Amino acid sequence: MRRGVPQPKRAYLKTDDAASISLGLDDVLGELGSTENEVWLEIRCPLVENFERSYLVVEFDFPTDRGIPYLRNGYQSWSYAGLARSGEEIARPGVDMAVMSHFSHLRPPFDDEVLAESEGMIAFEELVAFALDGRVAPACFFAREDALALSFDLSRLPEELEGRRLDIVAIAGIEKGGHLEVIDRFLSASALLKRANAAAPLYTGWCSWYQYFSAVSETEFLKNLSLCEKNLPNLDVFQLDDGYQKAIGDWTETNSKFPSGIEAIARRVAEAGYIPGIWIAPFLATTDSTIYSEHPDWFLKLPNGSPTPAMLNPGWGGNGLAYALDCTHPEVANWLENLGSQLRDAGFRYVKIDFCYSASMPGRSARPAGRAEALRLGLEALRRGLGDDVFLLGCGMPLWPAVGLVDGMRIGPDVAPHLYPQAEIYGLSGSMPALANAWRNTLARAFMHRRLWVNDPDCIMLRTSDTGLSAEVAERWARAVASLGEMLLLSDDLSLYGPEQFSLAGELLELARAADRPPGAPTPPVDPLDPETFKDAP
Ligand code: 9PG
Repeated sequence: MRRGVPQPKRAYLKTDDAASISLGLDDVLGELGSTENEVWLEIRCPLVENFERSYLVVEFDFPTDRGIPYLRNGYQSWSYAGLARSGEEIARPGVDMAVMSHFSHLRPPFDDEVLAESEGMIAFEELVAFALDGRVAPACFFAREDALALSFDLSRLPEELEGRRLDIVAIAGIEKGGHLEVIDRFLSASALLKRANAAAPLYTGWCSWYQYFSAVSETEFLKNLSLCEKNLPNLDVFQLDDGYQKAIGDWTETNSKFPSGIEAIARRVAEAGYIPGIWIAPFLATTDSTIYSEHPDWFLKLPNGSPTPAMLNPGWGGNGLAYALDCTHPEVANWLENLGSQLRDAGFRYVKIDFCYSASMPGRSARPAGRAEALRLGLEALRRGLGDDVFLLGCGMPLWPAVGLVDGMRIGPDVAPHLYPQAEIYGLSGSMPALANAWRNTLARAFMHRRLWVNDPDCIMLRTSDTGLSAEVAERWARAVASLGEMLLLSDDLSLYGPEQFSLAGELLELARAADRPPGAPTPPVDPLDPETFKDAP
């Protein structure tokens, strides 16, 4: 039964001290256009006050029952995306830093029970809603028994934004079965607004992470490079991941495992005929880095004035925490631009930028800028230094703000040489490194490929030793990725390959290239609301 276009019911400002301030609907909403089944609205920014945190909430007349299927889309690359049912618990981790890494909202902006929650967009069989723009403030949909609420985090917005456009929202009430076409249409509108790089090249490649992790060394890297040259000359990119750098934050200096430095790495890769690729986490720094010790004022700040931690990883050194850079700081923007041009000058033409949610963390900043805007300032600065022809792969990246600034986007949690998460973290089990998690996200977000960017489903692994995956599962995942026509990167020690693995790898590369969908192709057939879509995934 079609319910028609859901009407806006009320709008309010919710502040950190739990106060709720009613707003006139006409003050925050303007209709941009409508049809019988669909409405496009401008959302305007209400008064910008200096609350520690405040949310603008707009509620629509769309009651939700329990047990209704919907697409739950997580906040950033690694966050859970999948077919969910309303009423299922959406757990949040117990530590604020972990919540803020995977959710735009620390908690929902009201006390009523949340039946469904989805970031930037939500899709039921009878309703599709998108916050189309998302370049200023993060937006999240919360379905309740009595209404569908859309909430924007208004942190750090500049006063000039008062009364101006914050976002554009499109909502369609649809007949069952019509959601896929509407999702695709709204996605294309969003891509247009942010000038998506939907025609970026589809790359195949090799990546060091899922074999060597942080133990990668120059010797092993170069060994793989020459094996690849002999056996897989057809690959595009050869990418060094985490483990080469002197410290998190010091990206152009190497540690003792890489005595020759990054220029030599890029040169050797180029000589072998591949595009040199490198990993950085440009918005993070640990306490043992030069940038951290020389520029303590370059970080987002907690209310008590200390730097905002964005990641806990004792393996990275320092005090175990990595802190979030403040991209609104003009000197940080200069530093990022300079980092981009140094990597370009070193010869890299493919840069994987990781843990990017850090730039969007809440916290006090040098200048006012919404959380999404702050991330964009950082990405724009990096892009200025790198130039438009360097392929930029977003990872750990809030999705909507990055459109137009990245070429490729990781759309799921890390794969791993095991199927299920090895540790349970409350609220994050669907977002942890595990092949099953990557697989589910890849299917749930297949519709984004060549609309917003080129999808990166994360690596395939074809080795049959030194892995917890059976050869059958590893090959099934590899074929699933190749048949979607998305990025295809191997992550194996190639000395573990026999002729069989090399020939399978070669076959898959061709398959992926053949299956790639041209930008503007008809609505993709992978339906995130159809349980059949997920039937072959573990
Ligand atoms: C390098 C890796 C690889 C990988 C990235 C990212 O603790 N965590 O939740 C966590 C999540 C992801 C992650 C590492 C830790 O992996 O996705 O491809 O580049 O960083 O450190």
